Amino acid sequence: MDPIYFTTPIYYVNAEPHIGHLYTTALCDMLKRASRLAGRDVYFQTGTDEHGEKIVKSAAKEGIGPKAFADRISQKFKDAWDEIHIDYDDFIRTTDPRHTRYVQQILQQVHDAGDIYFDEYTGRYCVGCERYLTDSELVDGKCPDHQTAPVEVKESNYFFRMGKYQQALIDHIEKNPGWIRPERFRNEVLSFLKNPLEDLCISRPKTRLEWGIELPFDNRYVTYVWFDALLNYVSGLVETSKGDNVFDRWWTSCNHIIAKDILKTHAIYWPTILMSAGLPLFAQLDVHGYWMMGESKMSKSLGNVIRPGAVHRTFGIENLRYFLFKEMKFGADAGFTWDLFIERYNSDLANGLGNLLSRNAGLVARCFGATPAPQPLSEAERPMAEKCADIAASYVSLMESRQFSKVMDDIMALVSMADKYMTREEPWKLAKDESRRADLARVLRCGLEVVRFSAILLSPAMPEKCATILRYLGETRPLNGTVPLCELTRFDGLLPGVPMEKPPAFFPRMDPALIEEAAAAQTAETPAAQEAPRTLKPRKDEITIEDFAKVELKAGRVVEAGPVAGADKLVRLLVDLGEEKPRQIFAGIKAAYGDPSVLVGKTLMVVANLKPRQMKFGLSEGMVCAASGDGRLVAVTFDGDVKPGDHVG
Ligand code: ME8
Repeated sequence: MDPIYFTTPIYYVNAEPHIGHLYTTALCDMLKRASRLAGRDVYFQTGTDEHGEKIVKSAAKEGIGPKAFADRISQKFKDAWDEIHIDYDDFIRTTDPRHTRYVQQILQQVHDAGDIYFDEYTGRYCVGCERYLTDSELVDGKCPDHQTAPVEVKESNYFFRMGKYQQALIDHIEKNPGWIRPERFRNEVLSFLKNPLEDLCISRPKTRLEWGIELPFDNRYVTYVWFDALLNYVSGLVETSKGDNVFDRWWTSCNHIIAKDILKTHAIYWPTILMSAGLPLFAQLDVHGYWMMGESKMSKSLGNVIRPGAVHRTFGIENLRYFLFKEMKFGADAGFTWDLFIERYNSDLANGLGNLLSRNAGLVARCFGATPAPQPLSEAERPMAEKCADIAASYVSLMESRQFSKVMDDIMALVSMADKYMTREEPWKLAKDESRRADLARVLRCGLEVVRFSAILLSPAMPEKCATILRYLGETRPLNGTVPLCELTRFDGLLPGVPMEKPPAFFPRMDPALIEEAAAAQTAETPAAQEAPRTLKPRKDEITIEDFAKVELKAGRVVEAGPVAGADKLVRLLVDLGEEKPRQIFAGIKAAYGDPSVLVGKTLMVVANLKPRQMKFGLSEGMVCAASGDGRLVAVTFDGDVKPGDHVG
C-alpha cells in the first residue's frame, strides 16, 4: 500500500479550539491510526495559522502583542490535542522561522517567474474569512458565515496571476474525478470555475497591517494570510520540527481534510499556487460539512462553541469522538445536541458494546476465572463469524472512501447480532448445568470474540478506551501494522487462559442530568462572555454589553404629573432622579393613564443620559421606559423598594 500524508487545516489562533476543530483533527487522527492498523505508512501534520488581521484584532482586545497572543492560543491547541489523544507527527506554526523562510522562497520564485504584479484594487474584505468576497457570495450584503458586512478596501497591492492557471485547474479536476470529494463539492468548484478567475491579491501594506511575513521583494508589504497559510502543508515537510526534509517521501500522497468553509481556498488558490511554484499537486481534498448548533454553524466568531476540556471530564472524550464519527455523514452537515450524544452513547456503547462485554466477561470470571479454550463453532456462531469477515474485508475501503459512519454502523449491527445470539443461547442458564461446560465456553468465547473484534476496528476512533478493553481481554498485539489486520481480526482469535476478573464498567450508562454538569463546567472555563455557548440563533441587530452600558438607566420618582394641552398622547411629568431638582419629561403614556395624577409617587425606569429634546411644549430631559400593552404604553415600575437616582442595569 502507498504511503499517505494527512493534514488538517491549520487553525486560526483568534480563539481557543472548539468541537468543529476537534472533529477534523480527531478525524485525521483516526485516519492515521486506521491506515497504520492496515499496514500503511502514514504521516500526519496539524498546526496553527497565526498571521492576519483577525489575530491582530483579537490580541488588541486583550491588550497584548500578536506574537504573545498567538503563543498562548497555539499552546492551547496543542494542549487540547494532547487531551483528546491526537497522535500527530508534526505541529507547524506559521510564525515558525522554518515556515517564514519557505514562504519567502516560494514568493520570490513565483515573482521571478512573472506570476506576481503590482496594481490598485478595490474590494470587499471579510476579516472573519480573511479574504475578499464576491457579490454572489454575499447574503443581504453580509458574509453568510460570519454575519458581518465586509469592509470596502481600496489600496495598491501585489497580485498573483491566479487566472493564468484556471484552465489547467479545470483540466486537472475533470481528469481526476475523485480529487475533490464528495462529488457535490467538486461540482461546486467546477461551477465556480465557469466564470473567469480573478487574480489574487497576495499582499497587505504595512501601513495597514504589519503582522505577517514580509514580501522578499518589497519590504513595505506583508504576505496575505492565505498565501502564507496554505504553504504550511509543504513547508512542514521541507523542514520538519526535527530539522529533516521529508518532502519527497510524503508530498505527492497528501490528503487534505477540511470543512466546506475553506473549499475555495483549498480547491482554487492552493493548486494554482502549487502550479505556479512548479510543485506537484496534492493527491486528494476531502471536504466535510458543518457541526451545527440549532440553525447556526458552530464557530468561534458566533460564540456557540463547546470546549473539549469540559466534555472530557464529564462525558469522556473518546465517547465523543465515537459519536462525532458515527453521527456525521461525511460531506453533510450534522446537528450537535447533548441529548443526542447521550442517546447514542447509551444505545451503542453502554447498552451495546459495554453490555456485551460485561455480561460475558462477568460469567467467564465467575465460571472459569480465565478465558476458556476454543471450542468448535456451531451453526449458531457461523453468521457472526461471516459478518466479522465481511466487516473486516470492507473496513479499509470504507475508511478510504470516508464512510466512517457506515464503519460504526456495521460494528454496531454486529454487536446487536451478538446480543440476540446471547439471548437465544442463554449462557446464564448453561452456567447452572455442569454437563454443558463446553457449550458455555463456546457461547461466552463468541460474545467476547465479538467484543475483541469490535475493539480492534474501533481502536482508531477510541484509541485508549479500546486499548484498555483489549488488554483486559488479553489481546496485546500491536495495532500498528506489524501484525496484519486479517490476522488480528481472524474470528475466534481470543487467547485462552487469560485470567479474567469481574470487568470494570467500561461504558457506564449516562444520565441526561450530566448535561447540566457539563454546561456548568464549560461556563466555568469560558474565558470571555462572548465565547459562551449559545442556543439561540444570533440576531442581526444584537448589541454588545458595551453598547448596552452606554445607556444610563435610573429609577425616578414622579413628583408631579398632568396632561399636555394640544397633545392627547403625552403626559408631562416632573421626575425626581436624586438630582438637585426634578427633571421635566414628556412621555407618550397618556392612553394608559386617563388621569395622569395616578402616576404621582410611582417610581419609574428612566433613560437618564438621553440628550434633552426641545419640544413645542417645553424641554424633555429624559425618557420614561414603557411596555406596549395592547396598543397602550404602560410605564415600567419596580417590584420592590428603590430610591430616586438608583442605577438600573
Ligand atoms: O479557516 N463544523 O481556520 P479556522 C465542522 N486558518 N468543522 C469545523 C467547524 C464546524 N462548525 N468549525 C470549524 C481557517 N471547523 C484557516 C485555515 S488552512 C491552510 C488555513 C474546522 O480556525 C474545519 O476543519 O477557521 C474548518 O475547515 C476549520 O475548522 C476552520 O478553522
